[in-house]
Amino acid sequence: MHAEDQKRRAAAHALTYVTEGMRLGLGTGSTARHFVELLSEKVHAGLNVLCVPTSEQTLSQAVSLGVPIATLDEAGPLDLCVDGADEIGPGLALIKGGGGALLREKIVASAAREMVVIADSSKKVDVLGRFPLPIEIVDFGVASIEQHVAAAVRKAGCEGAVKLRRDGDGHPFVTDQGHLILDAHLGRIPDPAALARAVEEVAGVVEHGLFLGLARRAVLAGTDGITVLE
Ligand code: ABF
Repeated sequence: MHAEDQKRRAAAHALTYVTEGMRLGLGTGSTARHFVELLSEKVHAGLNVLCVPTSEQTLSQAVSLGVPIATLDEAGPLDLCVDGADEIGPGLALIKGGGGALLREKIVASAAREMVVIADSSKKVDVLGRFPLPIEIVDFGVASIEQHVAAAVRKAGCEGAVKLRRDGDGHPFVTDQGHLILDAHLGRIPDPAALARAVEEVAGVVEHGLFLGLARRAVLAGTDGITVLE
């Protein structure tokens, strides 16, 4: 089965967790996009939900499909957040932020009673780190922050390059919150919690893409059907 079909199946499964009146966090990325599309069909069939998008991209999609939207401050605590991931490791530790939306994604996931990750089964890994870890930083003293992040990464027992993310035109990639992103190409992250702590200590780091202890379930779709990790 094509990866796109698997993403859609995972999204469809997550839709079974959605009930009338829920306040939902809507993730970002191609898998979350399927979820929003399928959710909009339910909304048009009469389902009443209120949704908080995790990016401008998801906001426009939701608005264009007629999905009821609110800010997080308007919605208050959420019942459920459904989002994709770049890697899903042991204990449902995640790397997220390949799409650059990690800050809002983490705020929205933290505001939800439950976070469900949806993905095709290729995202499951034994050790996190093959996917570069996104680290959102302020746009002041970027070279200095980059050096300190590189030192923090080494302190946490990881090796690899830390690079400023650029867009297709070679300009620094700017997030929805007006920040920049460093991608840490580490290969493997032996101790995600230690790395998270080390990176958080660097002045100028706003957030990182390690989501630890946030996901309650991961719905993985593969050639052999759906697997739910809890
Ligand atoms: C977001 O979308 C991210 O945090 C992650 O970077 C990405 C996953 O995208 P996709 O579903 O397209 O693989 O959830």
